[in-house]
Amino acid sequence: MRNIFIDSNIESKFRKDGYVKVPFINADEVEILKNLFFETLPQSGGQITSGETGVEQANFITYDFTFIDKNPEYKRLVFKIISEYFKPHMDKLLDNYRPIIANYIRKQSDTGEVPLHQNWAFADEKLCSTVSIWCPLVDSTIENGTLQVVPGSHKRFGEQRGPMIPWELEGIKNDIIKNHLVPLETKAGECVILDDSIVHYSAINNTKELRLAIQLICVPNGFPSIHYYMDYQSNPNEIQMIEVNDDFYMEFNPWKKVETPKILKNVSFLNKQISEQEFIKKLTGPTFENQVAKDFWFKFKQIFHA
Ligand SMILES: O=C(O)CCC(=O)C(=O)O
Ligand SMILES: [Fe+2]
Repeated sequence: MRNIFIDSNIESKFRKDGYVKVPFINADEVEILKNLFFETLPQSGGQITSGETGVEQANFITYDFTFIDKNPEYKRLVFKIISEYFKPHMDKLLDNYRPIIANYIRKQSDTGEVPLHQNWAFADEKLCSTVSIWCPLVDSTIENGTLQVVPGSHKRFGEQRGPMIPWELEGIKNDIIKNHLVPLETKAGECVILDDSIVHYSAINNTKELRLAIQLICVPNGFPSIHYYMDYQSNPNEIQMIEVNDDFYMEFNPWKKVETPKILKNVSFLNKQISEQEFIKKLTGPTFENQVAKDFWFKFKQIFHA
């Protein structure tokens, strides 16, 4: 398995829990990045609305992230700003990763719930791990809707994740929110590094002040970035793993049909839902990576009657 972190203690904690909280940027950088958010905001093209996605199933959008902005130039600018400030800190923590998507996440008073989800898959998670560096620019608390995670839920659910793919935890979302989340109160400038496959959520901001945060999604160098795509109308039983270049995410709106896909593989898809009991059991079961080893030994034993 490829290393994620430079420090082996952080690595083992992350592999066990699916996240770590560590100091990240300094107070000056927090201020600069906050100011740059407001300075560049006039260039935003506005958020895409569910009505504009062209997809009937698109849910009402309750959150405010740069990636669904309608102006690709604004997305490029935000990416440039955030990567520039984060890169030296990222390089001290992560073992040879590159950023692919940057978001300012704006949570105004009384709004901004981020529904329970796993981030999409951005590389083959059987072979490596992609991470999000989540860094609040104001102290992030339970009251203002901090990030909440299900510890140990990484690499165990929804292996192929993308905007058009039904989610196996959809039916038990409310149970997970009620019973399994841990809120991560985080100071401005600290960060939580998440495995993109961890199950997470954040509630509305119940304070009068803005809760502003940054997310930088990073993939390991040496691995292509991918996008899982399903054309529900033509074949709801198949998912395509498509190789994309890093610029894809700038032009891309998550619901858009992929025009000339470079298909790496087709994966058959069983649209199943899991129960809360199964969810609990799987939390302590094998990860996708360990599953590969298990399948290998199973085949080996079958062939050699070992
Ligand atoms: O900022 C939040 O509350 C949610 C962040 C999130 O979903 C992410 O960074 O993946
Ligand atoms: Fe997320």
